[in-house]
Amino acid sequence: MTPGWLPFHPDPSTPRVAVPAGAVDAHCHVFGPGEQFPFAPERKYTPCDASCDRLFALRDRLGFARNVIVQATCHGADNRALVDALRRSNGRARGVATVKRGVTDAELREMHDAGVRGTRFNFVRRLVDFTPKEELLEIAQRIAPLGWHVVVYFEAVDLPELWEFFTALPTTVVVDHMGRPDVTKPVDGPEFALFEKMLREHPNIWSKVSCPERLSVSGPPALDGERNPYRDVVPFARRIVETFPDRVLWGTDWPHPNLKNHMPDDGLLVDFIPHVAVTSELRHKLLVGNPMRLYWPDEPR
Ligand code: 0GY
Repeated sequence: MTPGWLPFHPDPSTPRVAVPAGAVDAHCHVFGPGEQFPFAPERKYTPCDASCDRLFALRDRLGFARNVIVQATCHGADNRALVDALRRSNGRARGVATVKRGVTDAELREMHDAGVRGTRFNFVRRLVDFTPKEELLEIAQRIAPLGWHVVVYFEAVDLPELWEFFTALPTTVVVDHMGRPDVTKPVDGPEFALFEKMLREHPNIWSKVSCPERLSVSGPPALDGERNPYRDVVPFARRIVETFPDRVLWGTDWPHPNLKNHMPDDGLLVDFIPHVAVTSELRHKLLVGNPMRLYWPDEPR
């Protein structure tokens, strides 16, 4: 593991809040184990090993039914750990892979059969080297006929430059972590307004209201038993949940790669949910209805 970085929480607390039956953790990862599934040579960080067995144990402990496992940059476009986890999930996980332009139709079909339903384009400069947009557009056109969507990860300051590309994509587009807003700026300010405008004007664009622990400046509460964490992120996530209730997803982001100062307690992250989805109807859409529609469209919800 990269020195100075923290491993995942060894013993997350039990959430106070019960999530609805059938809830989906729609953003989490598996890493390695490195000896079996080596990390990518071009990676910008080396995470801790985080097996699917640990992920599925966390799922059960937090009261979730399913996972959406997202390929992270440390595995590059080698999706073997992801596909292995999907196959071991007994149909209780779907995946978002990273693919390169040279991917064959047979490889796409094999990933689809394992449960992959999307591809991820990462624009966060500290995580990846630049891939030309025409190459990404070509990939989007290849995966669209499979019914897959595109997941995008970027920083809020880069949205103006990426707007044209995102809004031209031919699939559903899911934005990670609300486009990483700077939560020290006002929720009604121009930066977040641009993100809201993109969702308002493009009904194919969805958002994950995940990762308060990455976005927060105020951080978790003091260890006094209070379970209202990451308060400075709440207005941003709540705004998106209430304005676009049918296009939001939530995930733990376990095992939380790249965190140096603070490792979240996953139980506390679950207790963040009712602060941003304040009615049971909103929570059901966020945790069950929306992810089921996107990832398990043929199953009842
Ligand atoms: C996340 C966030 C991060 C990392 C990655 O693909 C990745 O390596 O997404 C990050 O460092 O902000 O969603 O896991």
